Amino acid sequence: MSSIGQLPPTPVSATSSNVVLVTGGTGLVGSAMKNLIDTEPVGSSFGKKKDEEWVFLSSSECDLRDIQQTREIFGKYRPRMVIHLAARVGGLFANMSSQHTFLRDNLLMNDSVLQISHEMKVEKVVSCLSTCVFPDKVEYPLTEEKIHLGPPHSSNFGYSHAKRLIDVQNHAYHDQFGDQFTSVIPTNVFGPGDNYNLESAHVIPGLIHKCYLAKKNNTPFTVFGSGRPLRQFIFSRDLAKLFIWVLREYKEIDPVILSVAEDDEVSIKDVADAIIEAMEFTGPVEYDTSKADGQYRKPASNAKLTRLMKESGAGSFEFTPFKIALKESVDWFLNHYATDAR
Ligand code: NAP
Ligand code: GFB
Repeated sequence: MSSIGQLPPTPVSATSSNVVLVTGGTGLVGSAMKNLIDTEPVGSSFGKKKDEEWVFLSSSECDLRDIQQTREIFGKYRPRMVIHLAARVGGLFANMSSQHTFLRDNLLMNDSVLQISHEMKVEKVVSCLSTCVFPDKVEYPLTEEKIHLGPPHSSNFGYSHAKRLIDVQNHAYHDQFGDQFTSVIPTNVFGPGDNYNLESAHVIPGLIHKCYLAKKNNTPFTVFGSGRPLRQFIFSRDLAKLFIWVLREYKEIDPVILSVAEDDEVSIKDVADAIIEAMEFTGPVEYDTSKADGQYRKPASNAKLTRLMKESGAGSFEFTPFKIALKESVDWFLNHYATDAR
């Protein structure tokens, strides 16, 4: 009997013995992954395998901060592999206002998922860091071996330390037990089905929502900060495809950055201008420089990903051009969210 009590009997509810469990399956990245699995041909590069059953979890099914609930939901599905996306996630301003909440919620979720994956002998777990967790003062470009070489940017130190610890946990589980627990480091993500809450959103969904309201109410479109910071953005569907490649082909415990190329940066002003164009907004645009800019830039290199994909025979990955991806994201917002957006 383990030191933490008997495991509950396994209810026979998972129909397949080959379950891929996706935590955070209802979020921006999870929903893009579900769309991919639902639409790509079975057995194709980015599709599910013939005998696989993919389960996409939401917090309503299990609060992963609670290890007993986590044990029960894992006992229900008995996953062979896990993609761990669930997290407390937010933009710059949400992180600045709730450092401890971001730290503790993510620490609790990550511990639950990794410990129960270990207990239930999950064959592979792919968890998620973020390029914003890199040290604020480090030589560019950001590469995987630099992740722990100094403190993160002060604007999101809570989230960053929780996320960096995943890499430490992965190495500890592998070192002591041989568990195949690894992680990826996505850059800023955007796409359909994002979080558009004006307080907690990331910049792209936040600006899409604000531009919609400015057009609807005939008021100025306000962009926070100077507009000068630079970001690399990855379209959620592209990220979902790269996650599937990592699940199938990536063998290391160390993380791998999933991002567009390091010189593929756009400024916040470029983003605002692209949203104005996509939404055909013609009103006044204001920059509220009383609001923080956050990190000026965080240029991550995708050289390791590019090299390994070529070695695996996957060739070079074609990222969706930013403006095309942004237009699709704006259209999704207008067709789905705007109907009841306040
Ligand atoms: P998101 O849209 O906010 O979705 C978060 C997901 O986690 C949702 O499915 C949510 O479930 C679930 N969740 C939150 N708290 C939970 C809890 N206590 N128990 C169980 N599930 C919980 O986030 P996302 O943008 O898809 O992010 C997915 C992953 O990518 C995260 O690990 C994030 O750190 C990472 N990432 C994101 C970005 C980005 O720019 N978005 C960049 C780099 C890395 P409900 O829907 O039921 O609330
Ligand atoms: O996506 P974002 O909120 O987070 O982008 P980070 C913040 C940048 O966009 C800052 C500007 O330069 C803001 O001044 N910005 C302009 C806005 N208008 C807005 C707006 O209406 N909303 C928001 N949110 N920003 C996050 C980390 O950093 O990156 C998270 O804090 C996460 O932990 C995420 O990792 C990927 O890119 O600055």
